[in-house]
Amino acid sequence: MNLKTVSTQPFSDQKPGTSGLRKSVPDFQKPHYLENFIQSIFDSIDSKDGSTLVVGGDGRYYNRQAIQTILKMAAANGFGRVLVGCDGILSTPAASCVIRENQAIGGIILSASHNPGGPEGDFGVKFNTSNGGPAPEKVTDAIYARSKEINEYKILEAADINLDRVGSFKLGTMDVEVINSVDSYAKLMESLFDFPRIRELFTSGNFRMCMDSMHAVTGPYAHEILEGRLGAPEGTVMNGKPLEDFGGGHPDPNLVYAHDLVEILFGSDAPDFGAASDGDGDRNMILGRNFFVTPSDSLAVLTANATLVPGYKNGLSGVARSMPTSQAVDRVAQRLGIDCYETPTGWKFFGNLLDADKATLCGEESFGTGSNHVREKDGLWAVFFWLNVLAVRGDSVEEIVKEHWKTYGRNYYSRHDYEEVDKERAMDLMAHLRSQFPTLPGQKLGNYEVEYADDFSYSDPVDGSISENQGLRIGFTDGSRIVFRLSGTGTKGATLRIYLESYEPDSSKHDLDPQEALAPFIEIAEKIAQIRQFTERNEPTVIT
Ligand code: G16
Repeated sequence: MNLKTVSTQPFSDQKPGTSGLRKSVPDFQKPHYLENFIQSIFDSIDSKDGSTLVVGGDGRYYNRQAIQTILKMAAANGFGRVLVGCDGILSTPAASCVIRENQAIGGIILSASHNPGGPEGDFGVKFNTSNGGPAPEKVTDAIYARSKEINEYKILEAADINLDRVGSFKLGTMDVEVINSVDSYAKLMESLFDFPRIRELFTSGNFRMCMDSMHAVTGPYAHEILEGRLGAPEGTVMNGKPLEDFGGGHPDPNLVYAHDLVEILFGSDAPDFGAASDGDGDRNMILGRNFFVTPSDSLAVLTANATLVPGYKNGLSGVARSMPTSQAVDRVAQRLGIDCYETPTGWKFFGNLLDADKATLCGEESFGTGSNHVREKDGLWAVFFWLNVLAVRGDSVEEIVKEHWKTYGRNYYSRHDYEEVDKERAMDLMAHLRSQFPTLPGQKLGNYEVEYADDFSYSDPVDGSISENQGLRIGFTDGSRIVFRLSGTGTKGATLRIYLESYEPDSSKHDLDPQEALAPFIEIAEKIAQIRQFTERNEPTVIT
C-alpha cells in the first residue's frame, strides 16, 4: 500500500451553498474535483490524527465511487477510524445520529438532497461537525478559502473496501467499519416515541398509512421501523428501494414531485395518513386523507402537541424557525411562554440554538422539521411524531389541524418558485426591489400598509456571529409578509423564491384555497418586483 501525494490545481467554484457543495455529477467527475474538495475539508479539521470520521450518502449515482475515494484519502490523512454505512447508505439524520453516538470528529454526507440523480443528475458533499450538525459558516468559509489555494492532496493506493455487508477492514493503519445503516437511528426513534401505542394504531385495523420513500434513502429505514418494529402492514412503504437515479424521479416531497402519494391520499378510499421524504431523508411532507399540511403548520402543530410524545413530555425549552417559514409556530410559542427564534434559511443556523438548549424543536417551510435528538432535520422523525400524536388523540390529521387553526388562527402560506432563471436577471430583480425599500414603509400597497422593508440579517445569540443579506422582507401592519430570496441549493441558473403569508384569526374564513387567500399579496409581489419582466416567465415553476 502506497501513500501518494498528488499535485493539483484549485477550482474556483467550490463554495459551499445553503447545504454543502452541490454540482452536477459530470462536474464532480472532473479529474481531482472531488479530491480537492475533500482535502480542503480535511485541511480544515484540527487534531484529526487518530480520530473517528463517519461517511455515508443517499445512494445516488456516484455515491459508491466517491466513498471509496474518501476512505483512501481519510487513511492517507491520518484518521484512526471511519464508520461507513453498509452499501454506502446513511440518511442525513442517521449520519448525524452516528456522529454523535460515536463521538466522531465529524462526517461526510454525500447527497444533493432533493435534486435529481443519475449520470447527468446532481451530486453533493456535505461536511458535518462533531455535534452532528452541518458545518457552520466559519467552517465552510475556511473550506472554501482552502479550496482556492490547494495544490496537492493525499491518497492511499489500495484496493476498494467491500461495502456490501457489515464488517471490519483495514486501510493502511486506519480501521474501516462498515456498519448497519439503520440500527442506531431506529433505537433513537424508539427512545423518543411511544412505539407500543403506534403499533396499536396500526394493528387496530382502523388506520391505514402510505409512506412514499421516493426510491431514495429512507426506504430501508421506513421498511425496518414502520413495517418491522411498528407493525404496519407490508406495502405501507412505497418506492422503498433506493435507486441511483431515484427511478427517474425528483426526490422532493412536495405536492408536485410526490405525485404518486398525492394521488393516493386525494383519491377514493384514501388512507388516513400519508408521508413522503426526500433524497437524503431529512425532509418530510405530511398528508391526511384529502388534506395537505404545510410544513409551517406541521411545526406549529407538533409544538402544540409535543408533551403527548414521551421524548418531549417535559416540555420544550424553545422553538426556532427559518425567517421565511410562517409565523404559525410563533403563536404557539407565545401561548406556551417559550422563546421562538427566527434564523436565516439553512439548518446550520439551528445548531447553536440546539447545542445551547435554547430550542428543542426547529422547522423550515422547505419541508424540514427536527429536534435536539440530532443536529439535522429529520423526515422520518416528523412522521413518527405525527403518528404518536394521531395515536394519542384519536383524531384525523384534518381535525387536528383545523382545531389548531381555531385556537391560534390560520397563517395562510405559499411559496412560489421560479427555477432556472437567468442569474443576472434574478440579481437585477433583487437589486431593483431593494432600491425601493427606503421609501416603502408607511406606503399603501393594495389595501395593506407596509410596516417595514429590509434585508434580513441574523445575529446568532450564542456566538454573536452575524449573517447578512438573508432575504428581502416586506412586512405589513396586519402581520402579513412577502419575502424574496434566491435559493442557495440550485445548480442551474438562479431559483427565485417568493414566500407569501397572511394571517386570518376568523375561523369562518379558514377554508379558502391559499392561492385565493393570498391573491392580493401575489398581485403586490408582481407589481413591486416585476417578476414576469425580470424572469421572463408568466408563472412560477413550482407552487407549494
Ligand atoms: C437545504 C437546507 C435547508 C433549506 C433548503 C432550501 O435543505 O438544509 O435549511 O431550507 O436547503 O434552501 P434554499 O432555499 O437556499 O434552496 P436540503 O434538504 O436541500 O439539504
